[in-house]
Parts: sequence; C-alpha cells; structure tokens
Amino acid sequence: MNARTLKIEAARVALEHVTDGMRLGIGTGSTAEEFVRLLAEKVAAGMTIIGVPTSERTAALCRELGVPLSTLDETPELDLTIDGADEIDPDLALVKGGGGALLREKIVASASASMIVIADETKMVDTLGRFPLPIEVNPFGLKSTELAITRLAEQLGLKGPLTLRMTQGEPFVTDGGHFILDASFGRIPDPRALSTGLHAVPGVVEHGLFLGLAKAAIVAGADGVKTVHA
Ligand code: ABF
Repeated sequence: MNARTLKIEAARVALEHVTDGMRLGIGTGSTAEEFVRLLAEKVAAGMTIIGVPTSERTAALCRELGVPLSTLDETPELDLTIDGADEIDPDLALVKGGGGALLREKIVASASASMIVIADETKMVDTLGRFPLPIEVNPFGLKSTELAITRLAEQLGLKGPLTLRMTQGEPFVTDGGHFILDASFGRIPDPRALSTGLHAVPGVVEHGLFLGLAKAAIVAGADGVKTVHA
C-alpha cells in the first residue's frame, strides 16, 4: 500500500473515536488532512462536532470542506485532538513540527482531555532524533538563542547543527510570527531533559518534543492498522 493509503487507513480508525457533540482539536500535516476529509464526510452525513484547527492551513481546509470551526478562546476545553507526528517512540513521546505548526499543535493538544496520533508505520522509531527537532524561536537575538541551544545540547551530550528553516529564500515564519530552527542532534536518549533545558532558554518559544500528551497512536502499516496505547 502506498503512503497515502496508509494515512487514510489510520485516519479512518481515528474517526471511530469521534462521537456526536465532541469538541475536537484538529492537527496539521498530510495525515491530519486525510482525517479532515473523512471527518467532513461524517459532518455532511449529520455528525455534530466542533473543531479547533492547529494552523491557518488546517482552518482553510476545514472551511473549504464544511467542518464547523471554533477557537480556543470560545472553546477552551477540548475532548480530543487528532494529529500527525514526525516521529513516535514506544512510550508515545513524539517529535512534531515538520509542518511548522508545533506551537498551536501543542497548545491545542494540551487543552484536550486526550490526544490520538495518526501515522503510517515509517514514523515509529526506537529513539527520537532521527528527524531534526523543530525548535520555534523568537526572531529577536536569534544568534544568541542558537548559541544557548548549542551549549545546552553539548551539556546533554548532544551535538549537531541548527538550521534556520527557510522557504523561498526567506526564513519560514510560523502562524505565531516566529522562526524555526531544525536541530539535527541525532538520537535523543533523554527527551525530558532536553525539553526542560530548551524551555529555560528565553528565546525559545516552544519545541517539537511532545511528551506525555499522546494517549494513543493509530499506526497503519503493510500488516494493517494497530493502536499503541501510552
Ligand atoms: C504535523 O504533522 C506536524 O507536527 C508533523 O510534523 C506533521 C506530520 O506530517 P505528515 O502527517 O504529513 O507526515 O502535526
């Protein structure tokens, strides 16, 4: 099966967890997009849900497909967030942010009673870090922030370049108006220590380590779809 088919399969199983009246956090990325398309079919058939999108891109898709939207200000407590990921380890620690939406994704996931990650099997890893860790930073004092992150990484035994994410020759700017540094640290044996250290760097707004948020991962592979519980 090709990658898109696997994403659709994972999204389809995730949809089984969505019930009438739910307040849903809706993720960003190609897998989350498949979920939105299936959700829109359910809404068209009469399902009553309200969605809070994690990016302008997802909001536009939901509006295009007729998925009713709210905001976290109007709906501050959500029942469930469905989102993709770049990496998933056996404890359901995640690397997210490849799509540049990590800040709103983490805010929405944290406002949710539960979070289910949907992915194809290529996202499963033994140890996080093969995928460069996205770090959302304030543009002010960027070089100082980079130096502080590099020093922190070395203290944790991590080493690797920080790359400013670019698009069309300019720094990529997130929905929140920040830049993203992609940190190619390699294997991250202690994600919690790195998460804590990054949050202590003033210029860091947020990072792509999602720890203790995902309650389950629905993973589609050649052998079918499996659900991994935290
Ligand atoms: C988003 O989905 C991002 O956090 C993550 O990087 C991305 C994964 O994208 P895809 O589903 O297209 O692989 O939530």
